[in-house]
Amino acid sequence: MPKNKYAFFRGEIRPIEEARISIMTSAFHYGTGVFEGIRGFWNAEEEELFVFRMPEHYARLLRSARLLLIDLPYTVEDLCRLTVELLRREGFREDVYIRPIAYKSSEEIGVRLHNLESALALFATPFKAYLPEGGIRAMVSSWRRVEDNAVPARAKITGAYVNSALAKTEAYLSGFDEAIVLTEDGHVAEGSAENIFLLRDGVLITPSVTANILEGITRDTVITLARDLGIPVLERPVDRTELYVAEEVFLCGTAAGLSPVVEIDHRRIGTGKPGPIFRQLSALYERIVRGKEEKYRAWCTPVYSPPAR
Ligand code: PY5
Repeated sequence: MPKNKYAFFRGEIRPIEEARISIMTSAFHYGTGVFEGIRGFWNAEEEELFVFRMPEHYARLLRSARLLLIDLPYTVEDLCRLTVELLRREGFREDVYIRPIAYKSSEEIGVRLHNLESALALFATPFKAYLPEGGIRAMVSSWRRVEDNAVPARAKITGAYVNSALAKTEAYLSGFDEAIVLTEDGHVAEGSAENIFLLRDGVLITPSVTANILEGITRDTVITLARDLGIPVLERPVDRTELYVAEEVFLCGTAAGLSPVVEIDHRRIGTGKPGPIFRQLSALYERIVRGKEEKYRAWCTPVYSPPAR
């Protein structure tokens, strides 16, 4: 039983039971959908639910949609308004995960992007930790990341998540918590569902946007916070073995938050404990997402008491 009661489906907020698609749906067969993962964080003192960087997520959804020729009759503002309306209807008083998905909805045979109808669906559901807390053990996957000229990782395409699922399950079945995936040319791309950062000589390093990564919003948040704290940040190609000799490594994503990696391919990272730069960034991030840092409050959309515009 889902803990949410509603979904936006076929142009309306309806009971979740009514939000069903046919087995003939094009996107179900060919992975021709694009989606987002957005989180809402409950602030108990203010009795408020804050949605983190919602316009940025919807801007990315519309960019992903453009890549797959999915036409949506909504602006970023429409999508934000719709999400707030759905969350208010649900009345959540806990952390939630918001999942919009836009997809080729025609019920007919034929692999293509053109001359098919598109649809948008949206639901939100209570959410707890995605990765184990306190430090994760990772392996470099034997699978390689999807290439931009095959399946662009820059767009959050449902079909591309076969790549993530292969990597994640290989890691899990091999006794690890998460996979780190390399590009075809052997450089570090990202985790199965997270971007990656490493610290070397006090410089925070992350693969550039041309390394077949999803251009993560948490990645952007981390870069912004690091620079605000005076920590130098470099976006550049990263070798596999740089991970082994880094002082710190961490993953970041909407679902995962900031998650320290303490072991990779049986090598201890740094001291084998979450490092000081990770702890500094993570502590700040945890406060920011709940609207507790005035300076970054603009990133948080309050659900129950939006300020008059
Ligand atoms: N890379 C991949 C492949 C991802 O799937 C994600 C997010 C990220 C990076 C991080 O991006 P962002 O910071 O914008 O979230 N993954 C989704 C998430 O909600 C789906 C996880 C199942 O975190």
